[in-house]
Amino acid sequence: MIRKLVVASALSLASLPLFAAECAVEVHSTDQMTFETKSIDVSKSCKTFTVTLKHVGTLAKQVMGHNLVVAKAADVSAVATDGMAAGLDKDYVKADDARVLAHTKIIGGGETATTTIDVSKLEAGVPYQFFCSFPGHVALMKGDLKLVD
Ligand SMILES: [Cu+2]
Repeated sequence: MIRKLVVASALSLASLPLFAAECAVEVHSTDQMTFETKSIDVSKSCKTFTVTLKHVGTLAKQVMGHNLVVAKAADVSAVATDGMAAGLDKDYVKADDARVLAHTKIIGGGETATTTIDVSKLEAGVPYQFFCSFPGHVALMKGDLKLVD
């Protein structure tokens, strides 16, 4: 009986390349001003890629709010600065910022938010980052995002 189960799981492993790539990821953010995910690989076989941000802490969004913003690594610092000026009402993202490929709203402890990346807008070989634009958080809350095969 046990042997049959092992054979069955080996077969399903062998057929893995037939499965579609995972076109979604869940990222946890904390009261310690961190993302628990350090990097995200987006398969170019995905049309869209969904990021779900979960705040696993308990602090309110006015105190320890987090969002998840995606931009080219080269743009992150300027996008964060403009976002800070936009304020909490605008989720710390400048309105219609063309440098922003996707962003969630700002959430507090226990909340969840989702955003979707249009994968056709990502270029291979270009370094992207995901980060939190809540004032002062970008230094600690930042990770790499790239397009992969
Ligand atoms: Cu944050």
